[in-house]
Amino acid sequence: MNKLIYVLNGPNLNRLGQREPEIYGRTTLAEVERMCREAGSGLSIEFRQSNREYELIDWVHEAIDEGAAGIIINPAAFTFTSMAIMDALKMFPGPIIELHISNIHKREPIYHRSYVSPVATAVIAGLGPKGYPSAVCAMRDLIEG
Ligand code: CA2
Repeated sequence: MNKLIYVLNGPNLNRLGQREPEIYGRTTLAEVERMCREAGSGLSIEFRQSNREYELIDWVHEAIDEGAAGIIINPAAFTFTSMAIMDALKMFPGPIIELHISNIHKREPIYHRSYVSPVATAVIAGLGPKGYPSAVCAMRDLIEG
């Protein structure tokens, strides 16, 4: 059976490709999903986006209950605010990749302190939308050895 991974996206990322293209590029989230599915052939991918913190938390719980092999998460602004997402991720037994389209460390100091990084297996930031398929390939290595 195909291994299951979750790719979770936080607030405002449904608008990807529509604003600040100099930072985030012109690729839409639907295109990002296609890139993930291409890179993840042979994996089952649950690709989700929400503007609601509780929904992201519920999806982490769902990933645990479904026995998912890994989680890739771009928590967007919740990266810098959400102890609740951090606590949910702490309960996940498999690898977690925190992903950011932009290099958050090159930006203003408010973007430097992530609540997610301390519970992540790896962090990818600054590769643009192509960071997503890279994360899927990296996740495949992590879960398939
Ligand atoms: O670089 C990333 O992927 C971010 O996680 C994106 C977040 C931002 O708060 C993080 O600092 C870095 C969300 C950006 C706002 O959403 C946008 C949606 C569409 C186009 C541009 C921005």
